[in-house]
Amino acid sequence: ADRRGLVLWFTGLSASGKSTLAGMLARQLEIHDERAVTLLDGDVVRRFLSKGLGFGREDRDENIRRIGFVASLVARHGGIAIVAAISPYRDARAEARRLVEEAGGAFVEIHVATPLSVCAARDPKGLYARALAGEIASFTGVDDPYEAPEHPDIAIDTSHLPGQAALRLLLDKLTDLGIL
Ligand code: GGZ
Repeated sequence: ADRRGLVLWFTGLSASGKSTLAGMLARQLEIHDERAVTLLDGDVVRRFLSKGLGFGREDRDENIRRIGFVASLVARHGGIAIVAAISPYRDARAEARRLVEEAGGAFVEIHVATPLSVCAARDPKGLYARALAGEIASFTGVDDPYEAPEHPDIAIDTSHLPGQAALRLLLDKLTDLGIL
């Protein structure tokens, strides 16, 4: 596997398991990879880097542009950036890939492809219920688009996988691709 900068970009619906998987992967790599690991989780990013941005297309694109830029800096310096953001728009994800690759990093798109029905049934924060009740507008998958990756480097459906099994599967896929 090569040791240059690396961006592991998790995209998927709310409650698909992105943050959980990204966090587990970050802890794993902090122990087993010599490169510094930076976790960029949508939730945290929106409290700091993207404070004040909303969920219209322009603001989502701006959010993803900022995350992509930070990830490209991490990659430029030979680190690993792990991103977990819905990142619903194909063009914005492609732009992030471009930035990272221009910085000399490898970009791995990981689609957390848990079906909407499963995400909505999980509903850990009650957001789907509120969106379906019309209390939140423009909620991804309910009344806002999610453009699924057509050719993700990795796709993983966490519906029937407990956390550890999902991490195991992901690590195997990353190893198969020669990324780790
Ligand atoms: C989607 C929303 C929305 C709307 C609030 N649509 O499951 P969560 O709660 O913790 O993660 C979601 C998070 C989405 O932020 P991202 O930065 O990942 O989105 S994007 O990549 O599109 O910029 C969800 C919560 O914010 N949330 N309102 N309308 N998710």
